Amino acid sequence: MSEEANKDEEANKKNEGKKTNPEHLTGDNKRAYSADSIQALEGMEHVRMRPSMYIGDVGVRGLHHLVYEVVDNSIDEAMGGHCDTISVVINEDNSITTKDNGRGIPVDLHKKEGVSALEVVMTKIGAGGKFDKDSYKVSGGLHGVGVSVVNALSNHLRATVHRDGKIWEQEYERGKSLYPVKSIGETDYRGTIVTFHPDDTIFTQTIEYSYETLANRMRELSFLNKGVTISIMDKRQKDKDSETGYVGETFYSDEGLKEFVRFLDGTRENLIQNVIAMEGEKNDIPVEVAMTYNTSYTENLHSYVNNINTHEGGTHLSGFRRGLTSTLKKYADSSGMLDKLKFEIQGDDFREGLTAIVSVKVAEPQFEGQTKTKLGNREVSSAVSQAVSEMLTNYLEEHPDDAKVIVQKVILAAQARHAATKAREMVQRKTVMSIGGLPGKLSDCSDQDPVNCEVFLVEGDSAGGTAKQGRDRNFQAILPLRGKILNVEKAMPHRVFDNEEIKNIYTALGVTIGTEDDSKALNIEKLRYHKVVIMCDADVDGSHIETLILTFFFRYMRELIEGGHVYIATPPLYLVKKGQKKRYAWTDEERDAIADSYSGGVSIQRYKGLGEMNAEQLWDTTMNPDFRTLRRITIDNATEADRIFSMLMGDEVPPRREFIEKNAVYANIDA
Ligand code: 0RA
Repeated sequence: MSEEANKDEEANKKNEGKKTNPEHLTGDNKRAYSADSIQALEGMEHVRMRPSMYIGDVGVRGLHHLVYEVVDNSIDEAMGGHCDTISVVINEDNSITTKDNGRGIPVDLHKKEGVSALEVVMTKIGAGGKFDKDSYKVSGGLHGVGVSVVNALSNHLRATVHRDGKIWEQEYERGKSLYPVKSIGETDYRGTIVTFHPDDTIFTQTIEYSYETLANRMRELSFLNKGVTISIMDKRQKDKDSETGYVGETFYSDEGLKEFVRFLDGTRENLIQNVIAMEGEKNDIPVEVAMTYNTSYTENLHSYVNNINTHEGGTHLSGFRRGLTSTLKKYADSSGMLDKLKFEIQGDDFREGLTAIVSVKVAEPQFEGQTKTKLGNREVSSAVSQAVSEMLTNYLEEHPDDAKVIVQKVILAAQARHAATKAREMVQRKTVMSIGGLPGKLSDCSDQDPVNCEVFLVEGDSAGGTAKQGRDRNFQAILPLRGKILNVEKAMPHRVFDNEEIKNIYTALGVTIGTEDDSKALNIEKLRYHKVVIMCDADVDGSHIETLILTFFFRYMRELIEGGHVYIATPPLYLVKKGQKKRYAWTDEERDAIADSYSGGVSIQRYKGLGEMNAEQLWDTTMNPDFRTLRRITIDNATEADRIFSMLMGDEVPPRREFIEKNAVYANIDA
């Protein structure tokens, strides 16, 4: 927390009890109002000048971040027990309205600033607005920068507060208040309503909100904050069947993380029927944990600090792992089930098929790591580890049948790992050799600096050949992959490391696997290409192969995706020709528009695969950095991504069909 925020806390304490109606500000107060608002504006101007410093970026992510920022404040009210209902509406013009039944932002005079506290909260950077000690404010992450940041980055914002029987309102443009806070009526309601429209001179890429992205976050928040009703509605999309007439959902979770785990494992087969859960406080740190085992081979661990997904893990996650390993090990040892085992069980053997969520609340979290999503606070580790040990010890004692099944699974995992060690060592040995160690199928580039280099993973040998001719061999390498690569979602890890195509990917990329305490940990320090581009046909088969490769990256090389190294190439779908004139089209609409602009008599070629393009065409449309479009793969929401991959690549067919029907970009093309 900054010093300035502390000063505000002091000022507010002195101010307690003295409720001054901001409408009555006169004389000196008015002067103070203008003087201080200039200072406030400097901070606000800084936000507009360097928005990324406050919200990460000004792309799609930053745009959505604005909503999370406001909703976080409402969640804070809920965590303090002051609020149980939050709603988010995407309006037709992509403005957002959030509403909560919390205490309402205070509107009385803020002594130090000489204006209404509401105006301070909305226009002063770092004021944060929360003056009470017991709220978990986030200091290092991207959340918790304050609603004033949202205000600064909106071309219009209206704050409406229902408090003490009155309705108060103030509007702003680009963070500047248009008038002092005024009372506009009476009310029995209590709470805060904020409507903001993101400034399109800041968010130049797009101001279009994604319903799915926001809905996923609201669902996540409802699991993380049980008992709070969170609804979302999209006024841009009508839905005859819904009560409101618009697309929308209401999320409410009675059991919190327990339900979250069940939701995550919805498309997997349970190993044990129960979700093991605990909730409590250890050394003043609130800890919540829920876990279960399924029959898959993947570890599915998610962690949160103050409702923020800590993608890079940290002390709470290592505490969980430690607690889990020691408790299960102790139980397995005393049960005698390990007697015949000739080798040691390792940490990750205990986590195959594990789905778990760890959520902690930390008063002053230290965030570290590349994306500032790794918790650094040392004291949290033992708090979580103790909590997990207690919870699990009790559970295993009370459920001996489950305990047996879990230990059996662990033993199987250990045996499979043992068997895989050889395969993995082969991969390792190959990567160590720099010459001759590279896969024979790889056509490498000449530049040695990974930052400049790209590798195209190309479906099929023939397209691989075209790409090899078409590329710029200075910085572009080609690795052809034979047909469908292994579905890693269904394969045991040692099969994965045994697979030819996958071994080629490891060696070509120069990444290695396995450290002391985690045999699957990835080392990407020696990554040979900073862009890894998946290039597949633009048809159903191609998109399936794309998904298989992405599943592999997601499960086995997630750091590569998180580092922003994984891309998808977008080959065109059509070539529209008339005489000498020709243009490529990536969508049906583009194709029609080009055909129209050529005013009839055109020939249209539909590219069914990369193989139908010659080397020059492939370079022009898909590989030349000056013209191509690469889609970078990001993981906005790891829990959602996990569910989607387990569903797409897992055993259950109905949910997969539903998803594919909803998202079938290619369906009508091939029909
Ligand atoms: C400052 C102080 C208090 C509450 C809030 C801000 C607050 C902010 C937002 C933003 C959206 N909804 C919100 N609800 C509350 C404490 C209020 C008190 O002490 O009465």
